[in-house]
Amino acid sequence: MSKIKQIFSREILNSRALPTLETTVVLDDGAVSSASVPSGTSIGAYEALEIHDNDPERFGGHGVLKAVETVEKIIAPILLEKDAANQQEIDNLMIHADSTINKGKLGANSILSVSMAVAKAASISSNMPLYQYLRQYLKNGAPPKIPTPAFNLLNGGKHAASNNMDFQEFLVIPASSIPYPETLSMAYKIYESIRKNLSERNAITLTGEEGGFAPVFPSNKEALSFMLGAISETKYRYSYDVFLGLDCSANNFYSNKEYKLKDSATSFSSGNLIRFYEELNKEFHLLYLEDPFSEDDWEGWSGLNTKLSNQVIIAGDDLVATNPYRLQLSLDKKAITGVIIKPNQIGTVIESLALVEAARQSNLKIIVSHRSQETNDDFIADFAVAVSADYTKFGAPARGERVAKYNRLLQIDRQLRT
Ligand code: 2PG
Ligand code: MG
Repeated sequence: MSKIKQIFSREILNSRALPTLETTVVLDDGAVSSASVPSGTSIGAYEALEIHDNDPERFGGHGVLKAVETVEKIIAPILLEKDAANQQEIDNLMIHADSTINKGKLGANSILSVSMAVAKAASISSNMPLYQYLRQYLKNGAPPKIPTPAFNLLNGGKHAASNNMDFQEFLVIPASSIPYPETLSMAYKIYESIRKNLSERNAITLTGEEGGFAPVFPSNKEALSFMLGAISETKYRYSYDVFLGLDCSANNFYSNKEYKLKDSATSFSSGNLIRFYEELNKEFHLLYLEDPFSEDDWEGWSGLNTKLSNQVIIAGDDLVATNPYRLQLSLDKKAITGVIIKPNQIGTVIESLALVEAARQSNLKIIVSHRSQETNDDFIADFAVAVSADYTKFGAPARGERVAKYNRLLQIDRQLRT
């Protein structure tokens, strides 16, 4: 048993120049570890709340000095002397101390930074790699495996400043049979082909929040055609070696019960948007569609599921928000065949693991995801392997905070092979 001796925290910057917390946990056997929390840019209404200072004089109100104080003055006294290797107890104590349904009192950012740092420190004391350590908390763990990465090579929506495309992420997904290290060279090749093709059109080759290119296209459909063209100039065969997926992040182009896309002069009703996705699927044979509808548009979700779920993975991100009640609702409404898992949407490691288990029991595909505002913390890579996720979303194979996760997967891949 290793007891928690000290917990302290500080404000650091994330990849968007905004503050987040980095919390350090020290155990009585000398194990020390730090963890920092990511933030979303497109944030769903059902996510746990981050607490920011709201002081306009500092970082436009995004400072986290209050959250740092919460960790040091409220959470630390509750957890000192507790066994770090009892993650359930640690997380339950924080959930209890918060006592709201959305971590609105202590803040999901404060709570998660401690939850992750405790898990990391405990894995060090127990001499286990983190991905292996976390598996102990799963009842039905499949053997650990490197998930298939879904590379976000074109950034749109809120992740690209120019409002270039409505869909947020154009994802390149290698066939699951391809060994992980080879998927990185595939991603590189396609990324470079995209760069070359954009340059030839004199289009912008600057990148968005997650390292994917952020050019302007007249429509989302043209962006998909462009991706197909770029893939066809590589040795990889579309629909055999590599697939396309989308995170539409539809909350961001929805208002007054209508969806507004560059693809049409008139807005789409839910029914028309289902037909539009059917059309896209006919042309592009999509493997994956995330958040194709807004988080409360059950009619759209269930309708699409009836039409396309035997061909495309339909994944809920803002819809489910890593929340057990939202997951149950999504299952009841037959809305999804896959679920995004983001620990900061719920606020603790244990609740995130529990959601994976519940989703697995319902045969959903598991997609473990970073956030658009990241740090170099690579906790999420270990988490994805621990739960044997089907897919990961860590952005493009570019930008330090994205590459940190891909490189951690390379280390784990090596360990799993030896
Ligand atoms: C998403 C995420 C991560 P954000 O919508 O899936 O790619 O974006 O962190 O901005 O919510
Ligand atoms: Mg998403």
